[in-house]
Amino acid sequence: MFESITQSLSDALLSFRGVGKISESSIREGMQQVRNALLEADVAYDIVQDFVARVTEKSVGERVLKSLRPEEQIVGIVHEELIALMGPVDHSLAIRRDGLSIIMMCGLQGSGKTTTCGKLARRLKESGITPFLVAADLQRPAAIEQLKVIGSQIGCSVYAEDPASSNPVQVCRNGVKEAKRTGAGVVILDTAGRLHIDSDLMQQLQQIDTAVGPDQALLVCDAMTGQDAVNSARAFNDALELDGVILTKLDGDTRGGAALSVKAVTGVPIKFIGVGEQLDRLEEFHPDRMAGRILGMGDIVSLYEKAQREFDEEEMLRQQERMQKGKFTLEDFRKQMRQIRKLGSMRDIMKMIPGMGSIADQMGDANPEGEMSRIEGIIDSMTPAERQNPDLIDRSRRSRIARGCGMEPAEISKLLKEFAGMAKMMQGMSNMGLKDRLKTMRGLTEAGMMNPGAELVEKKNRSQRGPRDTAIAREKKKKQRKDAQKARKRNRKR
Ligand SMILES: Nc1nc2c(ncn2[C@@H]2O[C@H](COP(=O)(O)OP(=O)(O)OP(=O)(O)O)[C@@H](O)[C@H]2O)c(=O)[nH]1
Ligand SMILES: [Mg+2]
Repeated sequence: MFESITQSLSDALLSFRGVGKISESSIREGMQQVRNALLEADVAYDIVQDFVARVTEKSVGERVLKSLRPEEQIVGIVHEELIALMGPVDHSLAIRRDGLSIIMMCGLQGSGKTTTCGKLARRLKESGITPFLVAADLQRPAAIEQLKVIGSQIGCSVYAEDPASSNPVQVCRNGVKEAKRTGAGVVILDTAGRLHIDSDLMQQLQQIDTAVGPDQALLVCDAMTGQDAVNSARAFNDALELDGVILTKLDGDTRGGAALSVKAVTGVPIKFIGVGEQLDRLEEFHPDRMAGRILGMGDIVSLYEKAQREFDEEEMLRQQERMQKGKFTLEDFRKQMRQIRKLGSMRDIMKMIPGMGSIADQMGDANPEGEMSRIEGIIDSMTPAERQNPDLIDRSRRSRIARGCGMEPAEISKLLKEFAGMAKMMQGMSNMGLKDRLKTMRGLTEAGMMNPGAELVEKKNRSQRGPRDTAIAREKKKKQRKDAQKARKRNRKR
């Protein structure tokens, strides 16, 4: 997401780089580019003007002119101001400690209300609160069925009435009663949407609002619709006094305008973001991480949280212990690959690591998932004993494994050789926490080592480096950094 704004903003900010001293006129010139980048991303005009004025003012202040690394400070100021633009945010859903809390969802047609009801219910359930869903959309014939399917997927009761003889206000009133009777903790009302904002829709929502008095009124907005999403947020807020926005479809190719302007235009914070169709694809909205993502600074914290959620903690500890003892086997290796794959595509994972976004783009047709499947295929063809102790694998075993996975015996040998090298490296990494390990992985990737078996197939765009070469590459980088520093100092003296 946000690829184009990230690109154009970093181009704009790059124009500051390498300039020894930044003058007011160069700042203004660069800010013009920042302004265009934001407008292209469909951020509301007034917001852009304000934003640029604030950043310019801060940037031309003494702090920057006297600073050591002006370009970094300007990026820092833009980062700060982006955070201020989108925040602050309070993720709480005003859940009562005793009794029933009521959440009303509203939004335009197709914005993702029904799906998001399911996502929220799932989230609440995971935190130990019993959710209850009410199908108050009698507009669309299939809407009730859709909510029932979602309810059964997450194991949540769904209240519905016959649309022919009922109306949304009555459904909500009865639904809330039923939720109370069953002892649920939170009831979520899935209301109807319209293609455009109209007075009928607003009236219906106001009636529901008056009838049941929700604790939270949340607006579901489709991020792909840019300024339309922002305008709808304004209209809904005028009619209902929203408590928060949930911005959906941020996994798609959105330009970022909605995420950047909703809070500033309406005063209503984005509480959650939808990042996929599945019911587990709901995340808390963090302005700082979003700002980082927009600036191409990656999103290591999200990745860290995701990793914590998806990884089997005990299994990780077991593997860690085995690594420390140098007992990491092919079996463990296969398990670890499976865990990594649970996090998502390698390309997406890399985009979340600061500085690696562009590497992910440069990957071209390289296919790490395919490569992992291939390696898994080889390991699958081994017997458990072979996985524990690869030394058992002699010529005839090797031919058998190759036949089993449809590969050449040489490819098996190559994997084994690389595995031996990797196990050693992992032993070194085993004392690190996940964050440091990710950092090391990043270093390895930069040196072309991320993909242990890659050179088996992707010779054309993979350098064939071993651990020694990695160390050399690191030294080289260090020297380059030092040289650049010296050059900067020289520039400043001039
Ligand atoms: N990619 C993606 N798709 C989403 C997300 N949230 C919802 N969708 C999809 O958007 C479409 C519409 O979602 P619904 O939940 O039916 O939207 P709605 O607002 O209830 O629609 P109406 O009831 O017709 O007003 C569905 O195909 C969902 O799968 C998201 O975060 N990412
Ligand atoms: Mg719906």
